[in-house]
Amino acid sequence: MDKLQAFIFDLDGVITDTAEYHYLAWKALADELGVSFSRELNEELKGISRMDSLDKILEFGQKGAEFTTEEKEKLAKKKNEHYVLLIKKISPSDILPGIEKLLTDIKSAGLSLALASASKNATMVLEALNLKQYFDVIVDVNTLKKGKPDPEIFLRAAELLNVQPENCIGVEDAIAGVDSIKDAGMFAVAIGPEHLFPRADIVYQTTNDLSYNDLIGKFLNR
Ligand code: B16
Ligand code: MG
Repeated sequence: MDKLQAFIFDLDGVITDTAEYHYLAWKALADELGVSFSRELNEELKGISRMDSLDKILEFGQKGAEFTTEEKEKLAKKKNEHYVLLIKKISPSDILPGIEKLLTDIKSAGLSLALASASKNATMVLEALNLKQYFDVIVDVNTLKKGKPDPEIFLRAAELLNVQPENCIGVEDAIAGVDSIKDAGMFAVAIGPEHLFPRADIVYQTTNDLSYNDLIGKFLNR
């Protein structure tokens, strides 16, 4: 049936901006390892899992072959401990503009809501933002085989909500995330510069431009 049933949100970069904290924690680790790491490279890590991010950083620093899997797990753990300390500062004032209004409008319309974040810290961040109560489902990334851009995370969200993928709107800020939504057969909303998202059904420059009525209109006229 062709009707809207659910919204499935990414977290980092859509609901709150944790990219800077990921950057600072990766930067400290990269400095320690003597590999260069820039904000530009950090952009490429958006939506990418922790271990895949570490692999990219090591490859970029030409140190990809220098560490065993066990050593890499220790490095990723160290980055995460630093990241968790940094995100202790997160509070409801860090919710990106327009997001809480949209979540309220979605729930008032009786639609379902899920979180499809690649972050293992997602529940903690939602709690710190005081937004957890809006979500019917938070996908547990530990139960997934593949990360974004694979569609598994968005398909799992739809399955847990018991809705059809074609009746879902996915909201993302990463190219890998938009690929994941589209390959799941869903309607994709991207946040960011238009030229980055040729596969998105709608692109909004910032979360402040999101509007429930506009989104519904565009979904129904697709
Ligand atoms: P963690 P999202 C992603 O979250 C981030 O964009 C990405 O930079 C990060 O590496 C990934 O989560 C894993 O995060 O280390 O906390 O498990 O954008 O999918 O909400
Ligand atoms: Mg994101």
